Amino acid sequence: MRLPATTLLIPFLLRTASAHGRITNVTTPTGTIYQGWDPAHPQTQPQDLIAWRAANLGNIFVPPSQFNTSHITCHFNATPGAVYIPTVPGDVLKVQWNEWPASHKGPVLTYLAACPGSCAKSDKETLAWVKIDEVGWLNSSGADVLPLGGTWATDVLRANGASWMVKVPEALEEGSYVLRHEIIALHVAEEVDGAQAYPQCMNLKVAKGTGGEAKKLEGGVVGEKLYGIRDKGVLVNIHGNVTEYEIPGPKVWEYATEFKQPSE
Ligand SMILES: [Cu+2]
Repeated sequence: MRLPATTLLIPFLLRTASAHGRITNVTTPTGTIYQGWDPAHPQTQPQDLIAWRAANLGNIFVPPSQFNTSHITCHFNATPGAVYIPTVPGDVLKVQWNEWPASHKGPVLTYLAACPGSCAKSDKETLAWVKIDEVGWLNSSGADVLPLGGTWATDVLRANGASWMVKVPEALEEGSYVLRHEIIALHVAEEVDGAQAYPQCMNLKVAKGTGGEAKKLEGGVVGEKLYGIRDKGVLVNIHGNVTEYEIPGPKVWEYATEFKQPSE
């Protein structure tokens, strides 16, 4: 599809979008709601959060020039949550974002890392991340209406009220894990260092499953090895006739459970 010359202006216009998003809470299958970290009220937050704290997450993003630092792990200057969500393999957790702007199209990714002991005392520098879910570009529906680029995972998230369902893999071995949920916005990713990562972390404790053989979570990579500044899915122009997209990061864990979002 040919695009009008005005397309060239769009990245500039989108750059001015100010509202971003953060995870406000997580709901378990039994309806228990766990609060996220609210950077606007650091003094009045409860101490016993499942969420990792980080500097002003939601209003700022981690740029590709920081992808080789531990800031990409759980956002800037992150520190572990004190408690955890008790889960069992196969549980579907509803991760609720407060909002997500339409212009900020891109993939939604979820990882797990096993904690050697309590995740409250885990070291973000050594956590080894295994991807358990990824959705990137879906189709060219809406490719001719602003902000162009077709339908992305972020459009699915928005269609579901800014929420994402995360399935704890059915084969996952019991243990303590950090869950890393992330959106990467690509609206200015055609420029080097233009992509915007919004990672957020929370602690899980996974009980022994009742299904088949439990699998150890292996083959993970540390945060600073997840992405490169010039990865195909990081340095990419989405303001045109997108026909494919290579989601950045490692491949999805072979024992992860396939799961479709409600409107995907
Ligand atoms: Cu923005």
